[in-house]
Amino acid sequence: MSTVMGAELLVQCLIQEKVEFVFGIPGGQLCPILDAIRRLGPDAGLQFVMTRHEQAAAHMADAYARVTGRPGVCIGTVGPGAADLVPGVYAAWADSIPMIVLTPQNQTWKSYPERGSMQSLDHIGLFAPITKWSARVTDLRRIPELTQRAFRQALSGRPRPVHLDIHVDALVATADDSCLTFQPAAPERYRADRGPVAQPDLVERAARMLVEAERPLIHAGGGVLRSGAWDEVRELAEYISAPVTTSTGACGVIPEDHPLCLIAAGYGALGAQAAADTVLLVGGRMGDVDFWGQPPFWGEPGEQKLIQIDIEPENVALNRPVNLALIGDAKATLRALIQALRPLTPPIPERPEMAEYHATQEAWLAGFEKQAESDKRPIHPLRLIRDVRAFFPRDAISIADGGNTTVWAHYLNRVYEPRSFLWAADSGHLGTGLPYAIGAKLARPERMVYAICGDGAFGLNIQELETAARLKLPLVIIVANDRQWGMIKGAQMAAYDARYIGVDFEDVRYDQVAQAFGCYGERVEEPSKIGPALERAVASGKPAVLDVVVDQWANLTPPDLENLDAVWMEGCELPW
Ligand SMILES: Cc1ncc(C[n+]2csc(CCOP(=O)(O)OP(=O)(O)O)c2C)c(N)n1
Ligand SMILES: [Mg+2]
Repeated sequence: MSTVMGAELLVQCLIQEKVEFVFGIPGGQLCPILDAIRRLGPDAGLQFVMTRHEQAAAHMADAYARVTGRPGVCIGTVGPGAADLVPGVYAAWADSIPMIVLTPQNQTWKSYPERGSMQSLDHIGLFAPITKWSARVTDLRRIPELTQRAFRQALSGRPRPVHLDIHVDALVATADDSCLTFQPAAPERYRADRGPVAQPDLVERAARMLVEAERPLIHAGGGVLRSGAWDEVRELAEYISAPVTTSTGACGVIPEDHPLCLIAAGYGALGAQAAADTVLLVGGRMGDVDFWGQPPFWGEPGEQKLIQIDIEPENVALNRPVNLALIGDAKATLRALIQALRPLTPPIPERPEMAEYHATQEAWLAGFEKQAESDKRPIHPLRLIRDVRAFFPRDAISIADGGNTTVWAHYLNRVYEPRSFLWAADSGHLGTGLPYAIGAKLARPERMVYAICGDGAFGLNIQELETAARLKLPLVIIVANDRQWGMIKGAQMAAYDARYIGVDFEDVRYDQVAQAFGCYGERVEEPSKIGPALERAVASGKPAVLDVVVDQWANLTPPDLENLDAVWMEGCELPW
């Protein structure tokens, strides 16, 4: 029998889950938790990562989860700290990222409803639309039970952020551990580590449909990354020689230079998606960046068959009717599908239309590569992206954050490994670049990490340069400095007759800002100097910012953006 405090129970539970980092900013009410981390953390590999804004703390936890597949943990103090977490939790929510959001709450006697205490806030209500599950913890005895439940919720079914609001009286209370029904325990005592497999007869039917198809295609959404199902996607695709496309947020499921891969939303991919007679959609919803799963970017629903695998029944046929729905974990269900399919057919040789799709893709890419050759000053955004990608190794982790800068990055920043490209795809949330880079570097210190950021986006969490410098994290931030909110200014140019409002910045020296924060900084104005500047940035061993002056006119209108515009701005008026 020994005496244990509420905050210690919480930290012991985190340790059982092998949590490595809790990201956040201190506050009076969360000191008991920080103190418990200080005492129990070092021997267990758990540390508190102090950030300079709670939004960035949530983004770091998000990045950690995107890269490792394990939930990220962030914390914000009562009232303002919790409120500041919201944007980061939202971006994770939108992309189905598992996250544990912790907030301390004022004493039970003065909360829910509050009665005049400073910083009081209904955290449960605050996080309701952006968490899958949220609980108030009023009694120390429920801390292990509800923490375990939080992890179970975050990781089962469709992963998403969950939230625990723990009253400070429960955190500082003590009890004999023998009085506890639930003790901190290994995860296998309270949650399954694998998801369910779809019904065997449905798997069998799906296998037959794929074997009978003349032009099958596999389309992978973010669920494939969450479930860790990339080997299965590749094995299945190679066995039946099906092209693989991904949603723009799921790049890296299959190496982008794999013979069966067609780059997301590229013309080769769109051609293949329209021509396929049977589509296997895995872990995706066909939302707007997948052009709603509708013609002309996909086949006619009456003619093109759709098999959908998803862990979440609610996602089935969300945007397009299905011919067969399989509910199950992507990895487990694809594995079963491969097993069901092998006896039905020997490996299917390469399909002739693949060469056509590749030719279309090559022609599409050639246009970008040509522009990327530009030696002009100011630097063309594609020249920047090309030189950055060429500099870093294949397995580097890259991050895209910004408006048009992100669009250019999509064209030439090739991704070769799963979970190595981070982008707040479904929220389009600006400001993730630097915090994602920090979270990713902490999670994978052995990998090189770089973020390509619009200048506007970079400014949103610029204060985290101090965090990166303090933690001595060698990562490289490339700022495409066009002195404007380029994507919005481009929209004003096209749709509002160039009546610009609220889109121009002063010329900021982000390199000097970086130096002031203790980082390496360099301004780059010559195309030929991008590579050497990257060399110096990495050689500095510090977090580095390259402030690259790019052509602000070129950055207003990346080609092909009109396709996305048609879907985003006019989608509601289109025939479907
Ligand atoms: C947090 C947030 N606020 C506003 C927007 C709307 N928005 C989308 S793109 C964009 C411009 C981004 O500018 P910058 O990061 O400089 O990239 P650029 O387009 O100039 O390459 C804005 C403001 C957003 N997506 N996220
Ligand atoms: Mg900009």
